[in-house]
Amino acid sequence: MSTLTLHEDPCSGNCYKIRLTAALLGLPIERRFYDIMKGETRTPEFLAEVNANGRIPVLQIGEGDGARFLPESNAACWYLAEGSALIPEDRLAQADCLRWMFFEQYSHEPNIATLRFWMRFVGEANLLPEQRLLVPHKQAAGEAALVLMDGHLASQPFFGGAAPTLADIALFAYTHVAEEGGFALERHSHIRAWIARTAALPGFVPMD
Ligand SMILES: N[C@@H](CCC(=O)N[C@@H](CS)C(=O)NCC(=O)O)C(=O)O
Repeated sequence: MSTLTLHEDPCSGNCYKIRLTAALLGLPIERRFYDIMKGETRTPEFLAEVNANGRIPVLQIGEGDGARFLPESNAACWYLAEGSALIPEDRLAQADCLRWMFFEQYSHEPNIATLRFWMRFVGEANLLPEQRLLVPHKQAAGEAALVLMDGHLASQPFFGGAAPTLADIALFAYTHVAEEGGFALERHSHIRAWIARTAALPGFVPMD
């Protein structure tokens, strides 16, 4: 595989997903750091050269004139894991893996990751009035996502069944730090057991 470079901010769970996928697969990956709190992904250079959408993570494949830039965490994880055991071969199992990755982006990350960002990095006292208004909805929607996950994990060790897949990596990134956003994981014993199982996988690396 060509040289891999992750454009990232270490505080981001979306970036961590890609680093964790690479680590579990034994793929070396270089890291290039940005501070999103300082707007470093919104500079004209970043928008022109790395991601016109102004966000990290971006997986850079190759170097120099031939370099390709792939934004969106779950797309980048898929690129790395194609052909590995982290993506099931069976057609329905593969679509089910995508189901959980879409769930993560629509029902989980916008609530749990956003509240973590607001509470831990922005600070509750500094929230804009329109953000403050959204907090109760995000708390309820994030908790609903955790309840759904806990119910699913009651009967199987990983989201796709007996073995870990990208669905677990996508959901692990912000679930294991959900308490930083004010969510109580003590209520979700199956999630806690799954977090411990995922953290024990060979090659696992923790979030910075
Ligand atoms: N759906 C995208 C979300 C990317 C995203 O929201 N990135 C945040 C950090 S986690 C960011 O770059 N924020 C800085 C900004 O918007 O200026 C993904 O999964 O990669």
